[in-house]
Amino acid sequence: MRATKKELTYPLLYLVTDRDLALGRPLLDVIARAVEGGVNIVQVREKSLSTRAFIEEAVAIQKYLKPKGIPLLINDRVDVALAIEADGVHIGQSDMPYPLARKLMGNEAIIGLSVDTYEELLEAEAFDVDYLGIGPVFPTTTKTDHKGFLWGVEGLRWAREHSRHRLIAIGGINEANASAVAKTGVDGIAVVSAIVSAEDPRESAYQLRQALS
Ligand code: TZP
Ligand code: MG
Repeated sequence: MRATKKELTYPLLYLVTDRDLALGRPLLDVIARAVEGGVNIVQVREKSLSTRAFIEEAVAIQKYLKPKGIPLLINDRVDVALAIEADGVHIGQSDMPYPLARKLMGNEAIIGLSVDTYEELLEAEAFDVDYLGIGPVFPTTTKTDHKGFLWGVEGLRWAREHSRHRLIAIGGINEANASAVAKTGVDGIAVVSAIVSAEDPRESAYQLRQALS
C-alpha cells in the first residue's frame, strides 16, 4: 500500500537523486545517510537509465524507504510510478499534463509539478497539485535544460504571495543559502548535488534540515 499525501511532514527536506553525481558511491548508501540526516521525501530522477534499470533502481530504493515511512516519488514517468506503486510522481511542464497524471494516479497519490516561470505558477492555481517545485532558484549545473530564468529569493517571495499551493524550492540550494530560502516562507527545499555529491551526505542533510527549522 502507498503512503498517502496526508503523511507528508512539512517542511520537506526533499532529496532528488542523480546516480551520476554520487561520486561513485551506491545511490542507496547516499540515500540512507541522507535519511539519517533528516531527508523526509525522495524522488528518483534518472535521465539516462533504461526503463528497466530505472525500475530496478526505484524498487531497491522503495524497499529501503517504505519501512521507514518515507514517501518515494518518481520523476516524469507516470508509467513507472504506477507499475511499482510509488507514492507519487513529479512532473514537469513537458511531461504528461497534470489532469491526466491525476486521473491515472488517483486522488491519494502525491503529485508535484515543476513551474519554471511566473506564468506557469499562476496557471497551476487551477490544479489540485500537492506541491509546486519552484526552480531553479539559483544557478545549477545539475539541470541544463531549463529556460534560463532564475527565481532567486525575491522570486520565491513572489511565489509565496501568489500561490495557494505548497511550494518546494529547488536549484542551487546548499548549506550556505538554505536558511535565506527557508525564510521566504516556502514549504521545503529540494536538493540534488548538495547531498548526493557531499563528502558526508548525512552531515549535509543535517545542516540543511537545521536551516529549515
Ligand atoms: N529542477 C530545477 S533545478 C534542478 C531540477 C531538477 C536541479 C537541482 O539540482 P541541484 O544540484 O540541487 O542544484
Ligand atoms: Mg520532468
